[in-house]
Amino acid sequence: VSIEETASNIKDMEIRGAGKIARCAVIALKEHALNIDADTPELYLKALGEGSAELKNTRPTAVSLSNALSHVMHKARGETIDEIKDNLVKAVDDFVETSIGAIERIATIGSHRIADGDVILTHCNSTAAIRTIVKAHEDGKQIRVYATETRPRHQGYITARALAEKGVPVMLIVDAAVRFFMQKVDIVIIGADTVASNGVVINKIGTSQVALAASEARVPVLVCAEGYKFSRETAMGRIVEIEERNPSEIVDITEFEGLDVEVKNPVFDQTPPRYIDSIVTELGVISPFAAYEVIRKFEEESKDV
Ligand code: RI2
Repeated sequence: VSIEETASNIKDMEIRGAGKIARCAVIALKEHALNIDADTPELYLKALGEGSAELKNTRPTAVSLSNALSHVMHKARGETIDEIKDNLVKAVDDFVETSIGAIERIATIGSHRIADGDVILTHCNSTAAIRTIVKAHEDGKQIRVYATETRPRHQGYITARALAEKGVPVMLIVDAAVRFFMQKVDIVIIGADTVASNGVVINKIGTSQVALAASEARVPVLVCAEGYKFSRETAMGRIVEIEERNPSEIVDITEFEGLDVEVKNPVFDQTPPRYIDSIVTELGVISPFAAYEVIRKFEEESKDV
């Protein structure tokens, strides 16, 4: 698939989920790398950089996308075009393998936090969260899951289907019913698009309300997030941009024609660390307040290139 096609699929959310976006983007960059027609290594790198920028500009919030692209671009070095190409291809293959391995590791670690008989609540559709829940089920724990519908794109349907297909009983609820059901929930398990250096978790709109309701009901909130979802930029003072998508995702805007009604569609929100019990990463379970240490660890590793 070309850069243009992948970029457009990410923008349209044909390809979605912070981890999958990152993997599909670097795979598209690899295909691009194999097809660039350039005379010098400088021109080759320039074309590679342009492809990376086009992919990066598709969606602003999930840092996994820019982290993955920066990581593989950083490794794309060499004296000759072939050398740069080989290094990029290897970096992409490694990234894809490592990121899938990270999900498995998170599932193994996170599933230890799920007890037999637990009722779980999840929001939106996170591969890392779902894999963790399914792992607990595979380990023989009798669990049930409340899956929020997740307006406006209804990613909760994908979650409900994915869990039910694995044999996990699911109760699909509207987003507004979260507080109504929270008394019956033992643990909230969700994913993340970005974890900031101060422990704030940026995830699908509504996550902070879920966390607030959980906090009120003394229900722990577990966030499943791979290391490359932690944002180094936030440690340098950068604020995470919250994507606002087209209002037509929510309602047919002709509905209010001639009236002073504005439809707002922010698609992520920020959950403060005090509402999060733990973050499960491939390195282990951490307090959200330890987010900066994860950033430092990955920073050290990237220096070893
Ligand atoms: P995984 C998704 O964003 C959801 O917010 C989900 O919680 C998060 O990415 C992480 O998903 P979107 O792409 O990487 O649906 O765990 O806007 O699959």
